Amino acid sequence: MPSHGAPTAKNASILIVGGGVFGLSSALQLSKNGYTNITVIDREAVPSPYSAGNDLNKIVRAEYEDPFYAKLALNAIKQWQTPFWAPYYKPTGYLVAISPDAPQKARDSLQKSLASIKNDPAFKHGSFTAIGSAKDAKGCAPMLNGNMEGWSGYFNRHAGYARAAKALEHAAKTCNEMGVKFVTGDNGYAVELQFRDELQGRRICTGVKTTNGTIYQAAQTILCLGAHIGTLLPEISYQVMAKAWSVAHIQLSAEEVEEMKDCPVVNCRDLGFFFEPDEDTGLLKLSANGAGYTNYVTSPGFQEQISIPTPSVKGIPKEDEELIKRLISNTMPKFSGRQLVNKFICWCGDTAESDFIIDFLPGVEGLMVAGGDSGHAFKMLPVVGEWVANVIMEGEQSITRWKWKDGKASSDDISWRVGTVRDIKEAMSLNTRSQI
Ligand code: FSA
Repeated sequence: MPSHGAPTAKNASILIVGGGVFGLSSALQLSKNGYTNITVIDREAVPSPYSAGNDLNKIVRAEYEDPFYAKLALNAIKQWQTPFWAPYYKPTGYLVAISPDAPQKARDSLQKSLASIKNDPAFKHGSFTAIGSAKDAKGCAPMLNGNMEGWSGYFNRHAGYARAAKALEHAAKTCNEMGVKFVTGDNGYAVELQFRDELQGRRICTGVKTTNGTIYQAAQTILCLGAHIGTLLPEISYQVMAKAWSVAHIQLSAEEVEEMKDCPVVNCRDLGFFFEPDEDTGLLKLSANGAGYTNYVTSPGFQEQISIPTPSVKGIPKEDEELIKRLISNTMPKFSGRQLVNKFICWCGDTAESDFIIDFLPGVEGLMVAGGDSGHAFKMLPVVGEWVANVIMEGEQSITRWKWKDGKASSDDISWRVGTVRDIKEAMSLNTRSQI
């Protein structure tokens, strides 16, 4: 039975709960490393609609406030350029800016992030262009005709976006071909962890029970449930707080898609960001930047309220619609009158320092968590599995910042985000009030 300090045998049964970024990347890598008995379960078809990664596209960029993550992201970008991932990566470049209204925090974060990569040899001469005016911005993104008044920042050519859902589908299909078993639907909807207590206080996780009563037994269970992990493991809610951000789209015609083709990812840190339109559907995705929305609930058997995702929110908060509309009118005013469609909130699992958690649970054998995406994990899809496989193979997590942390840590004020965390129920109630 694997535990801390005991590497998992190659033929041991491994149960991965959750078929999103962490789950699929882990299954893929473990398979490549010779593990032969892997099962992925999910409450929905994989890639799971409950995964934040199951989205039209996600930003792929290496600049981070923290050089530790900048290095990892650079490695991930290298992987995105290999034949396996390249069809799902579009190196459009990344235009990062702040508007004149941006708080000092956003300015500092932008500078720190740029500093983390500016002198890295991975960036060829000419990778960066400073942006101090709309003219500069248009020089890097000629398809934008907005005035972007007072925007300042930079353009990074060594970045772009991933076709997120398609990349996950590719990972899932490859896992399948490599012999990973998938169980989805109610049969794969884990609702309870299973434990066995042994002599001398040893506690062993033996697998999970699903909503229809099926029990899956495994030598090693890995929870990859993203923002939803607190529903199965409430005690992780001290470390992983579910927070949501708003996503919306505008529908473009075939001609408009052509006009916007090759548009870089544009991220105005105090407004929001958007992507080149999708060639297949003509949808241009936009997202509002902010501190995120929580959903606090009382969890049975857990004393304090915890933030977990709610399926009951339809649409996005009005305040985010306004941010997105401002972003459009600043950058592409010709689409200002366009209706926002496919609006939803996307749930992430936030930690205090935006660090992932990839570790065994203290005091329990056979149970590991891989998550704490903190809203910046998708770009790491090609490399996440290596980190998880290392822990499985070595029998322990040697990277301190990714260890399980005891005690409570607040993730209310994240240095790289603007705004204040609010509860989604409160934010959505303003939508209704404004309609009265
Ligand atoms: O890693 C990235 O560049 C993605 S950040 C995108 C985002 O919407 C954040 O802006 C937000 O703060 C949250 O972390 C969800 O992801």
